[in-house]
Amino acid sequence: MGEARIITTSCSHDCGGRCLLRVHVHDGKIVRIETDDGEAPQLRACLRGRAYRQRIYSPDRLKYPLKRVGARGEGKFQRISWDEALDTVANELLRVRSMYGNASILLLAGSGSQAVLHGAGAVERLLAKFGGYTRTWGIPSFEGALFASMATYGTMMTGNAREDLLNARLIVMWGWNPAVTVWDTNTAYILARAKEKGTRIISIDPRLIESTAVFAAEWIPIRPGTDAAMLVAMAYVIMERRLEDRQFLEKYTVGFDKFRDYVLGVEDGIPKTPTWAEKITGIPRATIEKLAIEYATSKPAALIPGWGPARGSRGEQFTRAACTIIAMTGNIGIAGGYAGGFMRAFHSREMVMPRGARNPVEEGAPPRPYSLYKLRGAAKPTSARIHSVKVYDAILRGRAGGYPCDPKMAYIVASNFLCSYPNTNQGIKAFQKLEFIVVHEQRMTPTARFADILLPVNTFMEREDIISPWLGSPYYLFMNKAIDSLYESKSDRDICAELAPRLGIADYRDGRSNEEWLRIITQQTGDIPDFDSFKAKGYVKLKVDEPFVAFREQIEDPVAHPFPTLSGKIEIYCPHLAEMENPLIPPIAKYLPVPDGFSDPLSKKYPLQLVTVHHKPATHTTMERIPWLDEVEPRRVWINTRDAETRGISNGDRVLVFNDRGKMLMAANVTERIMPGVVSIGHGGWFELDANGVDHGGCTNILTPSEHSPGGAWCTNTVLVEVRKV
Ligand SMILES: Nc1nc2c(c(=O)[nH]1)N[C@H]1C(S)=C(S)[C@@H](COP(=O)(O)OP(=O)(O)OC[C@H]3O[C@@H](n4cnc5c(=O)[nH]c(N)nc54)[C@H](O)[C@@H]3O)O[C@H]1N2
Ligand SMILES: Nc1nc2c(c(=O)[nH]1)N[C@H]1C(S)=C(S)[C@@H](COP(=O)(O)OP(=O)(O)OC[C@H]3O[C@@H](n4cnc5c(=O)[nH]c(N)nc54)[C@H](O)[C@@H]3O)O[C@H]1N2
Ligand SMILES: [Mo]
Repeated sequence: MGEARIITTSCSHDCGGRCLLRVHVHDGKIVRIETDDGEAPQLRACLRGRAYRQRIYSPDRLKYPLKRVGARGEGKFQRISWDEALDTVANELLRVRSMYGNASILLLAGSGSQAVLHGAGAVERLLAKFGGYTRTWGIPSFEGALFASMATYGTMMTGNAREDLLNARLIVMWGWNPAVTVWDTNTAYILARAKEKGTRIISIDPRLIESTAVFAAEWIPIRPGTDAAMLVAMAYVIMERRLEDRQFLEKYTVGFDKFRDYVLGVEDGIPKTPTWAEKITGIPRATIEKLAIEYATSKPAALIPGWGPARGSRGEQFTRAACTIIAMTGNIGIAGGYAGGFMRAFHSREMVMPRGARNPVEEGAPPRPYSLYKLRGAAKPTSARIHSVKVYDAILRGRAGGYPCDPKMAYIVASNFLCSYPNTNQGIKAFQKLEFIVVHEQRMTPTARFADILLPVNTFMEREDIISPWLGSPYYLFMNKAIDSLYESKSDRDICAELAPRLGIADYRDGRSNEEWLRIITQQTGDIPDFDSFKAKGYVKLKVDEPFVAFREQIEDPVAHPFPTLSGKIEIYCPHLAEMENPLIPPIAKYLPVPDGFSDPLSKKYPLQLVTVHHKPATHTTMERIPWLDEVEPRRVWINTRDAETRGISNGDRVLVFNDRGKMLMAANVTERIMPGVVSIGHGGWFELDANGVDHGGCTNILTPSEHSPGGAWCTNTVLVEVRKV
């Protein structure tokens, strides 16, 4: 075969990791992908990165610009030239702007590419220079956890570095599955070392997940959406036994007395005892007591509240309640502890393009209601944005429905929006109402099929970029170009640069080449001495003396280093929330029963709680239909043996999963790995609706509600369904 060149790069999809890929290229074609075998810590890629060759050369890669010729969504297209495609997009942008104003241009920007130069950011810059656009708020991943983190700690930087888990005496993985979801490269490796060391690890999850099977000594199954009740009852036990760290509470927190009144029942007459919580959570009261005592007496202990339980109705309460008992036990700012909250932990800096033009549509817009706008670190809470789960409703109802604009066109980039955002059937209806849809994509996804103009984009293997870790581990990766762009595909950035003059924008690149930008951003980190050797080697691994511990300074020297909250302390009671006077986001953490939850009367009709989880061989919808990955774990609905029996379902049977929002057909995985009353499906399938509107593609969002909590949490883990054998 002759010699292959080996190029180093990294995936840039939103997959939880950032790993080193060693790509073997022969005659301009990728023949093999390996991973890091060099100096420690090795940044080893998972199955998805190693299978990437099949994605690059997949038969559904978009080759040429396309224009729609059939009905919208039908998938009938005609090949056109780049000139025609770009002229059409530019003319539509100009037409919509002059007829309706910039706010009616809706940018639906996804997480498909998270490198610095390429991806959705390229379009953001273009539309900002074009006079602005309407964007969304409400990040699917973590909006609930982020809100709680800001309310409690005033920051998102609340995580300790992974290596610090080796200092914990107890690790509680609460709705957290890093063996599958990665959560920064090497998290599973550190957990394996903790286990080897003899650290006790407990997992609380409705499912017996891979992380539980491999690392945990104990699995506590819990009814979805009831975690706050469990945490509040644990607080009860801790107080009852006087195990709380009073000195810590006194010195570093505000409002513990108000929380105590709620827990003891002074506020509402209901003491939040383990017996109270047993009925809600499905967990025996003795288990709740035991865990409370163990957590409170095993300092330093790392309780890790995952984003999954917070991705539900009132999900903010889960993270708030977790932070509260973490504070009660003084596990903040110390090695081996863990503050919870959002859980970013920076050793490396986040590498991003310096801010370009601001979005004029948002300038001067007042903050939206229920936002933590008084906090300096709060992500732009402007009322000019639409919550991401309300996009369809906004398209259908516009200003008349209370939204900030009447959307007329959608600019979709790096998102398989119809598959990944809740309530797909509503989305299909809404997309018919738009006057124009342009999509930048790599493959013919179900969303791409709704484009009027569809522009083919190259993959990260076909361009040059840089990327930092998902949550801040100590390294940076250089993404070298492995092969030329396939067919006629181009990068998002090149597409935007070619659109710019057609829109009267002269300086899209701000006078600098891609490489010049990469040099500037590399230098801005302050960590990378030499760009050229960074590029040649493909990575910089930082030497760290001690693992990062969030809030160490606040705890060691609170006078010089207040918490970045309004009070300067940890806000168990948050006055900023109190001012909002919204019982759904109370100033202290509370358990709140929810619509579509287990106690909703709707559960008579739809008795099973569905959780839609992140799937091992998937990265959302990005890694679908890749034969090697499909083999690993086909998407099936997990159902407990008992629930299957009462419905006459055997393992492998085709079943209908349904509620009032939609129906899907799927094979059943009958298993003891999920608790009774709960079913789960891996998120990420591409929908395929038959003539009766039944999905055969495994797209969970056919079933999920387009609702959110006032704090912004998505509700994709708060879903009631029924399952029937077909
Ligand atoms: N393989 C893979 N990895 C990924 C991704 C992917 O698509 N595939 N996506 C990446 C991205 S963008 C993100 S944001 C992260 C997401 O990471 P997470 O949000 O942590 O992942 P999930 O699998 O959604 O949820 C974690 C666990 O929470 C449990 N859970 C759900 N509801 C509840 C509840 O009410 N209570 C409790 N106790 N547990 C509950 C689920 O059973 C699941 O095991 O993953 C990243 N990593
Ligand atoms: N039911 C349910 N739904 C969920 C979740 C859940 O847990 N349950 N999780 C949510 C979470 S955490 C997230 S982050 C979202 C993710 O939602 P999205 O951000 O929409 O992610 P994907 O569906 O993977 O779509 C990304 C698309 O970008 C394309 N792409 C990749 N690279 C590039 C590029 O360089 N340029 C362009 N133009 N396109 C590119 C890919 O081909 C892919 O089609 O999904 C959310 N949806
Ligand atoms: Mo995410």
